[in-house]
Amino acid sequence: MASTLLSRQLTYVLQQNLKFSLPRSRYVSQPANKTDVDVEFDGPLMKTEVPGPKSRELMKKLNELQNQESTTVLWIQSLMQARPGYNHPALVKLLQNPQNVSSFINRPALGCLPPENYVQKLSETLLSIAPKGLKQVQTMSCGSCSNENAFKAACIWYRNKERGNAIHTKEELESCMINQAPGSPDITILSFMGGFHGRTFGCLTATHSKAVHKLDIPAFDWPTAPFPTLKYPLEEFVSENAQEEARCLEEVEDLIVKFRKKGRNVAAIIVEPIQSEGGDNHASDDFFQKLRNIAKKHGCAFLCDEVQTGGGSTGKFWAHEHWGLDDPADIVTFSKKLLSGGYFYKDELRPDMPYRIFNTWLGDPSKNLMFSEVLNVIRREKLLDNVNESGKVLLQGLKDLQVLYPHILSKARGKGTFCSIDAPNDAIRNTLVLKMRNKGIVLGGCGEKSIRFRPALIFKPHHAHLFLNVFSDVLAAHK
Ligand code: PSZ
Repeated sequence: MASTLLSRQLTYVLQQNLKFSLPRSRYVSQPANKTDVDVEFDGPLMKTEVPGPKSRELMKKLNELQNQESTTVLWIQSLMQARPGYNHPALVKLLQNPQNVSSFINRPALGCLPPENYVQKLSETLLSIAPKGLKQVQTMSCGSCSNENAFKAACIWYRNKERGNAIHTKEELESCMINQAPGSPDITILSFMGGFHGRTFGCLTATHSKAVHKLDIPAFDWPTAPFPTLKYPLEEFVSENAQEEARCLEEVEDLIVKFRKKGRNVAAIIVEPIQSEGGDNHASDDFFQKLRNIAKKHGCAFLCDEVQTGGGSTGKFWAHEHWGLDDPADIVTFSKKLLSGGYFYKDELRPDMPYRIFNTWLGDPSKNLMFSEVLNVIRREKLLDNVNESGKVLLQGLKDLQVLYPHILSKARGKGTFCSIDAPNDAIRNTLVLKMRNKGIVLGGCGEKSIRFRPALIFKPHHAHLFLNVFSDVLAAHK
């Protein structure tokens, strides 16, 4: 208690000496004024710590049926994490419309029996937000499934290129059945240390964020390049960071050449615009432009994994739009905020035969229907502008808190509301996340010691202040 008081006093003294301190503020942030009265609340109201007794009981029962030790809480009440916010009235209305009922009851296998309105629905939804230069779309269910099939599309494209688009030989058709070359070719996919692309068997080779994901699972021997370890704030370390990026790009090219010499050509490079699970690691637009050019120079497909960054939270619908590429990525994968998964791709990467990229559901039109309404909300409520505005408040607030608590916080960084900050170690990070949860705010951890912010697109500047005030209290009380 005494130390809490002391740190509060210290905070106060510090604040008086800092020019950015705002009038009427608890610490660094403004009072959180309400704006949207119909669906607004004053802030989280917590009756127990989290998980509470009811959640604990339910978690115990669930854990008897399957390993559920990853569960943090059973969602009895809505929290602010879903994209246009939980229970958005527009989505409730969509579900209550009798005309939509059959989309939810009758799930078609899209590869064989797509619904009559599917072309129209795809045009209104996914194709309306297709990244520049990509006119084809393949729907899937989850992020891993999207990456798995993107890898396959890239391999099919690469081998067709190698054989000069000639027809597959009998030898190829026979050898693939026993997992041997030439039918199962020894081509590879280059990924980055710290990257996360999913936990399924193929994706896992390209995932390098935590050992627990990979332990005991066989992996392909594919090239892994270092991802730049940059210094923050990025604008203060431009030349030092550029050197680090150049080192990594050189390594990418070396690996491509080394693998080619071994007869193991790199068919594709996969990268996240911000390494998310790996710790919210950023790189410059210049890095990604050069990486794209390296892929092109060596004939590799350039795959951009926007499963986590796509959907608006970086302030643009696609995070890779920030790079200003002349030649677009060859494939862009998505899931999460787009409700179901899939990937956009260039015409050249279209498979040459049916059933080469295929599964039972290939996505879900009911998710697509909901996504059409999510897009309407994003457009109508100008949520990308909102993300940019709130992101500025959030990042500035984090930077201010970092000045006040330099022994606890460092490396405040982000684009839009896709922000993060580092704690000194994982124990302190986890304690802060836990304390915030008990105050009703769900944060996440990523990388070794980062706290990440992934608010819904409706997160407004006053929510950012609300959050910053609570975070500030937790930091002040942290011993
Ligand atoms: O622990 C996990 O399995 C987690 S926690 C967050 C994710 C997975 N993100 C999923 C993800 C991603 O962030 C990127 C960049 N690529 C692929 C994936 C895989 O998506 P899902 O989980 O839908 O298969």
